[in-house]
Amino acid sequence: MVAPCDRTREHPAAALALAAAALAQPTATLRCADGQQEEGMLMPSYTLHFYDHCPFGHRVHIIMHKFNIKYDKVVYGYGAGARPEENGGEGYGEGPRVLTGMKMCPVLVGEGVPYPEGMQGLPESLEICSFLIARHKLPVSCATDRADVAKFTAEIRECSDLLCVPRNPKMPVDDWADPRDLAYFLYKKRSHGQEPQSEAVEADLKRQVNAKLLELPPMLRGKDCLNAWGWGMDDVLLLPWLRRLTMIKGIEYPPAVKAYMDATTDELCDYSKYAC
Ligand SMILES: N[C@@H](CCC(=O)N[C@@H](CS)C(=O)NCC(=O)O)C(=O)O
Repeated sequence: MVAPCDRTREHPAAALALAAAALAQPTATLRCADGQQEEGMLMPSYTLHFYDHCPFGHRVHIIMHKFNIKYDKVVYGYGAGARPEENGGEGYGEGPRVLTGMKMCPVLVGEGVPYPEGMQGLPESLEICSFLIARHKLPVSCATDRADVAKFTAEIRECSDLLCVPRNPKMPVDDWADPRDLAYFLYKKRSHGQEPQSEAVEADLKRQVNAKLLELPPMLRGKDCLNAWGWGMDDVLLLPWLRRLTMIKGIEYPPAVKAYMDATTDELCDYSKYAC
C-alpha cells in the first residue's frame, strides 16, 4: 500500500519512543500566528497521533497547518488497540492505548502539553485546538453554535455516512495498512447499522449530498469562511465533514464551496485524487 503522505507507521514501541523523544526534544524558534518566526521565542515540538480518515483529528491538522505549527505525525492502524473480546473478535495490539489508556485519536504529545492524570498525551480534538490557540495566541474566533451551520453539518454527515463506509478503506492511507484494520472498521460500522449500499441507494444519497451542498454558499458570510469577521472555529468544525466528501466520486461542489474548501489546506492525503 502506498502512503502518499509522510507519516510513521504505528507500532506500540515506536509510539512510546516518539512520545518520549517529543518530550525530550529541545525547543526551536516559535512561529507566530502569521507563520513568521518571532525572535527569542521558542517553539515546542509536537507529535500528533491520529487516523487520517478521522474528521476529529482533521480539526487539529487544520489548526496546526494553518498557523505553521510544526509537528511529527504518527498514524495508527484503525484496528490497533481495539480489544477483540469487545469487538466481535476484531482488533489487535495496543495502538493509542499506550498514550491515554483509550482506543481513541487524536492525541497530542509534546513538551508543555498538559496531559490528564495518568496519561502520556492530550486527547480530545477540541481540547487540543483550544490548548494550541491559547498557547500560541492564535487569532481564531470561537465557535458560535450557529443553528444553520449545526443543522447543515448534521444533515451532510447523515447523508454522506453510508457513502463513506465502502470508500474510506480504499483511500491509500496507513489507517488501513493491516488487513485487521479493515476488518475492525467494517465490524464497527456494522455494529452501528452502517453497511455498504446498493448502487440505487448510493445514487440517491449522492443526490442528497449535492442538494445539501447548494445550501452552503449563502451561509458563507465572510470571504471563504462562515462568519463576516473571518475564519474561526466554526470553519474548523465544518471543514472536516466536507473534506470527507472528497473520497466520493460524483459530488458536485458549487464554486463558492470549492473555493471555501480550497482556502484551508492541510498536510493530509488528498482524497480527491482517489475518489471512487
Ligand atoms: N471526542 C473525540 C472523538 C474522537 C473520535 O471519535 N475518534 C475516532 C476516530 S474518527 C476514534 O478514535 N475512534 C476509535 C474507534 O472507533 O475505534 C475528539 O473530538 O477527539
